Amino acid sequence: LEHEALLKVEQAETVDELKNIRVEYLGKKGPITEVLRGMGKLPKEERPVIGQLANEVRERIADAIEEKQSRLEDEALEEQLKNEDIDVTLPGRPVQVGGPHLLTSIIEEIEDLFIGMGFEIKEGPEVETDYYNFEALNLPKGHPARDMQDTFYITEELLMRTHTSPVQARTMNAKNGKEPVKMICPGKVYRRDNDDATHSHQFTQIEGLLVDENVRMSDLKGVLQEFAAKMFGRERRIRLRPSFFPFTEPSVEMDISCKVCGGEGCSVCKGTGWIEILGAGMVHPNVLEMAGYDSEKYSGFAFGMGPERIAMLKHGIDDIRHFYTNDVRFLKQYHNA
Ligand code: FA5
Repeated sequence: LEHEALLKVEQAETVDELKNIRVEYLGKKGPITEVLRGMGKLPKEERPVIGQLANEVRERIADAIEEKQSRLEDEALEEQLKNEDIDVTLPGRPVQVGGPHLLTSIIEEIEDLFIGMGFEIKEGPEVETDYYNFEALNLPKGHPARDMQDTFYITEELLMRTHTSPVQARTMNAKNGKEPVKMICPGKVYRRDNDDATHSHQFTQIEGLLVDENVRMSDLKGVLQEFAAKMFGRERRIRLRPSFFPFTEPSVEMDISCKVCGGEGCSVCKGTGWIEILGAGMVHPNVLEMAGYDSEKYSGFAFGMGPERIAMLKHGIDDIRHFYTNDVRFLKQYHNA
């Protein structure tokens, strides 16, 4: 019996098999228990001999099982360690650290600049009503100048704002036509423009509006000149061209000399040496009146600029689409810009 049990232990390959052997030989219904249970029927003098023998056999089998079990467990551990081999000498993988998008940095830089001149920051909705995007800006329904901004309409009355100018009207309305306004408003705008090197169907603008008593064109020019000098350095040239916007009169556009070609003419400035970065003008009396301001008492100037164009000019970037394709190799170059 002992021999048979030890052989089985020797051949066992798993801990489960050992468990079965233990039950079979040493369990309550096993042969050894049976022998010990039957002791009462034996003659008195044989009892100690048989008892001792049975106990010894039981111990030897139990020892063998235990020894085999710990050997199997060691082997299993060994196997596991081999599979989970960790090379602690391998150099660690570098952690990828993100940074602000160039466009975000530029917008924050422009905000700081205007905060420094006493402007406050405002925001408005990207899904806008026809009223604020057009009508309140002196662009009634059917006005031909609406074609200047090809619009994504959602319903007849709702649209994706085509510029940040509706925030002018919203801000003035909120002041009930009484207090002065001095704000800028950054945000996303949408147009059905065909994408090319300087046009995107979704881009950003920063609107500016100053309304007070005795605001003059020269105030506008001074603020824009200061902005351009701080943003691009005093060596870059600016020019104001007469222009038209229904919500300003008179209206101008401001150009900056192109950095990519140094004013020689290239694909970015379309050979002109200049890039237009903003539209501006004196707030039209109709716009002031619609927002509840007395246009005899109050006057104001407004401007709307394109931060993408400004970033392109500042860093010599040759295609606006770089901002939106988000190639990390492009973005990384400007993490400390
Ligand atoms: C306007 O949107 C006027 N609301 C600006 C304004 C505000 C005028 C206040 C007067 C008073 P315009 O359509 O020209 O104007 O756009 C203003 C600027 O946005 C442009 O100078 C240019 O820098 C930028 N921009 C216009 N269209 C695009 C486009 N498709 N992609 C990228 N930037 C653009």
